[in-house]
Amino acid sequence: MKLAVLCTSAILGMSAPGIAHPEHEFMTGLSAPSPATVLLITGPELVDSWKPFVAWKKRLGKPVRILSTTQISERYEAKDLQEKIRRCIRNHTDHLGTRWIILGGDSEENGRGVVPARDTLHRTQTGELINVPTDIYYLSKKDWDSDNDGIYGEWKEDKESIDYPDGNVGLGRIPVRRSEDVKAYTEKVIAYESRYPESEFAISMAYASPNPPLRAELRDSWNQQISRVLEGGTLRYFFSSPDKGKTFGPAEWVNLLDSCANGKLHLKGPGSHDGWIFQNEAMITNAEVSRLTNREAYPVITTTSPETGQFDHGEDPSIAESMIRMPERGAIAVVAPSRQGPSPEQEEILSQFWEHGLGQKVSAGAALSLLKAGMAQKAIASPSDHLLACELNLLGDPTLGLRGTIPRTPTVKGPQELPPGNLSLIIESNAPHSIVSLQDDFGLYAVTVSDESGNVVFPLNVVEDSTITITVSGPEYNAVTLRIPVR
Ligand SMILES: [Ca+2]
Ligand SMILES: [Ca+2]
Repeated sequence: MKLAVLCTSAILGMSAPGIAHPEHEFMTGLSAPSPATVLLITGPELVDSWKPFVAWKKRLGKPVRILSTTQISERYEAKDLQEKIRRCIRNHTDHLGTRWIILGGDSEENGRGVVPARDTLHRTQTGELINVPTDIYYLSKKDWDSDNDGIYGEWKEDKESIDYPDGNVGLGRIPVRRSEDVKAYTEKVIAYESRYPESEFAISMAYASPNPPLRAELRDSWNQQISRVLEGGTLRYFFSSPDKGKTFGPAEWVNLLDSCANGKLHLKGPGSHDGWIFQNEAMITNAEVSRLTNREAYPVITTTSPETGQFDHGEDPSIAESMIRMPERGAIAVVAPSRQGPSPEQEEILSQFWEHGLGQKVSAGAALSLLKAGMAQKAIASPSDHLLACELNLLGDPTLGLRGTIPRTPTVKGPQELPPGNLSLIIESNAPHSIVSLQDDFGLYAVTVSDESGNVVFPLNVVEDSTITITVSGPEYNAVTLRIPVR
């Protein structure tokens, strides 16, 4: 095999002290030893299906390592697969510079499924004992079973061994089952990162519920928190007001998605595994999602509606899973409860997801981890807060940014072709501070950040009859790829 040599190493000194997980978090992975940045865990049968996703992320400066549950099972010592996965993840986050964990598969009850969840035991406020699939267990330093009885996360007995995310690592579950699901989701991710609508979509949020309007203080607090982080944006409210003859029903819900006007949605109100519930028991289910037409305008959704995110149910999919999996429509990411969801006092908790994601400009996964880091103190003191920290999940790619500005597609220029040998490759763009990656056909890989005027120089040695692939991307841009032949 011919090898090309990169004559320089990208030095990435930028950092943002005081922010747990800065905007340029991808750099942390780059300065760390390989394999780094993103760990994707999936079933052995889906490893090949994930490769296009992995190739795409690499072009965006986020190298991904895939491990199958079989490989993890063989390489780690522990009493069950979930504990082996937890140890594998901690090894990656503690020693290998990994900043994002993708659970690349669905889970079912009792430790089954493509990437099984760890079930933890909870007592609800009504006194019922329930099992909750708990993906934050996978980020934990400890095993959630201090009394070693094989029942995990018991409020009293296991207290010493339960901990919560610290906000440094982002986690998300992409609840796919089949190869087609992986392909459909990968295509949605590529659209989100390279063909995102260059309209007000990015900076428009809708807060919708079939219930009567929010209490004034709730609405004021949501307004206040969101307007701080969605600069120049629009916040719209959709409610039912029978006295004013207004309803927010299934037709209005469909219109909200199909209008492609709001890139950010918060949905409140009744829900179940099968769908969002409206007045007179009307519902939005998998069938309605399959008829949406919001191609390439995929919103990020937060919802407090009960059980909408119940990915571990025997029946599949839950409504949030439908929104993620449906090809060419639906959502790119959904933060939803897998069980009853927040109590009325906890209702506004998800505003913090937006505050972190838009205000600190961190990824979706880091935004949810920061929210949970902020919940830790309450969760230690109260079983209901502990339950909420366990049941709120990000379904979708945790490495995605939330797109707080209207993106633009940069113009990228380089030579039409290159002669083989040592040279300085100059790439010019109108995208200052963008992420620029370089790859060839033989594994050469470098990532750097463009300067004030959008330019980068890669001193390198190129091989005859190969292709150099340059990708320019960033939170404020739609990714652009340039291919330069070497002749
Ligand atoms: Ca226990
Ligand atoms: Ca499922």
